[in-house]
Amino acid sequence: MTAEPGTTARANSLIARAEGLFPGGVNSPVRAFRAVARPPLLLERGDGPYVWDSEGNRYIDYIGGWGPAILGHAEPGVVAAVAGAGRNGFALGATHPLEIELGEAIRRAMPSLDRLRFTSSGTEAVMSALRLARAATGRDVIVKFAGGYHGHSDGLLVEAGSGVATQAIAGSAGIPDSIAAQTLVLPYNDPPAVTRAFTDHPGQIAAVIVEPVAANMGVVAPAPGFLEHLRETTRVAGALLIFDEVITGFRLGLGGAQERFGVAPDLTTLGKIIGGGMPIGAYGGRADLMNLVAPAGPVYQAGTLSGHPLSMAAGIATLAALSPERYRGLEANAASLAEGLLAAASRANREVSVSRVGSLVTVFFLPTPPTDYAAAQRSDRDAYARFFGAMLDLGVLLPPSQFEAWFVSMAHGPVEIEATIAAAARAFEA
Ligand code: KE4
Repeated sequence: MTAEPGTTARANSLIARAEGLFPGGVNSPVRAFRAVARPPLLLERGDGPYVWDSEGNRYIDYIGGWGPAILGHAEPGVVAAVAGAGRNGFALGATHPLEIELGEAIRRAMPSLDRLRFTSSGTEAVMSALRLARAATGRDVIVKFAGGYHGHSDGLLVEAGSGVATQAIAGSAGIPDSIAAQTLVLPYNDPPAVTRAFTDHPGQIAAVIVEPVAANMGVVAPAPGFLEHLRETTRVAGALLIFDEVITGFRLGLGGAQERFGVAPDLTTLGKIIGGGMPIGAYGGRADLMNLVAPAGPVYQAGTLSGHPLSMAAGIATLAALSPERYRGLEANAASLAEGLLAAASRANREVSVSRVGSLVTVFFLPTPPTDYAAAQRSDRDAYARFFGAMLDLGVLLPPSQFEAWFVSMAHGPVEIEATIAAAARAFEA
């Protein structure tokens, strides 16, 4: 990519100023590009499947705002909806009709959310759902899975303890051991480990939270029967099943993973797509559970900007543009991409595997797609970093980490898919 003259100096000064302002120069760690050993990009424009950096270089984009941009960037209908809402003011401080419109649109698509509450981020949605689960069951212990990411609330920034189904240990500085000890971390796709956790902790587990399709260890599909096992085991034990659909919600279809896999959780957390790229989160589920949330019940949760009218407007416009036929086209393109990447790698005798669920794709530098985090961690991260750099230089922006999903959008057409495969063929050769 050749930057326009003088723009590199501007980019370098912007990065220097950011580094003198924000920890690591970023407002979210993954944006520092440390996992791929490249200086961070500054992106300042997106349009459809493309983004432009501060030097004016254009890239075919597979970060997609980390999932929200399923329609592509700056989709005109979404932009107009936000602009229109903005002319009526921003946060007015009382319920806005747009909140009702988006809430009903979500419930129509995901009927298990009989009641829901909007927040301003996925992290807040997950924090709230866990507080609700603990209140509803009177129990303290939460089960999560290694490699699952559910936002940065204390109880979920933990790693597996010494043995399976033993108390977790803090995964970040600043998390008290007493908090980490309330979480169990199990291997994904391991039904016996789930059974053992409940056997070892009778009457103590409030909820199991799971990414129904894992996307934060790279894309890892649920093994057949895994989600059903979680559903049955939690039901029998009187614990709640929480699907964290912040990524999969409206990504895998209008009904998300719970529709695709036919398993209905007690609570669901959402984010990303439902806000069309504006700040948002949501949690919802059975009315008898959600009616425990203030002011209807004793579980307090609040937010100044919850249900923000501009986020609502963006979400309404985004969901209105999603249709079964557009999902079919999206999945067809994602399938072509996955097949093309695999073919390019094998032609170059590179040992990679491609994991895909719907429009979520990950190229693993492993001979076979991983089924859990321990396997994913065996991927050759240096090879991924070199691949990332080669693709970037060829005008394709991948997620700057082996453990993220590529997000294909409905704006990625055959031209972009073929260009990506051609770039990968050269990158695998390099
Ligand atoms: P936010 O608080 O970032 O809105 O959502 C947290 C969250 C919850 N659940 C799942 C399954 C998620 O993937 C996320 C956030 N996803 C990451 C990308 N894998 C956000 C990117 C970032 O942290 O900058």
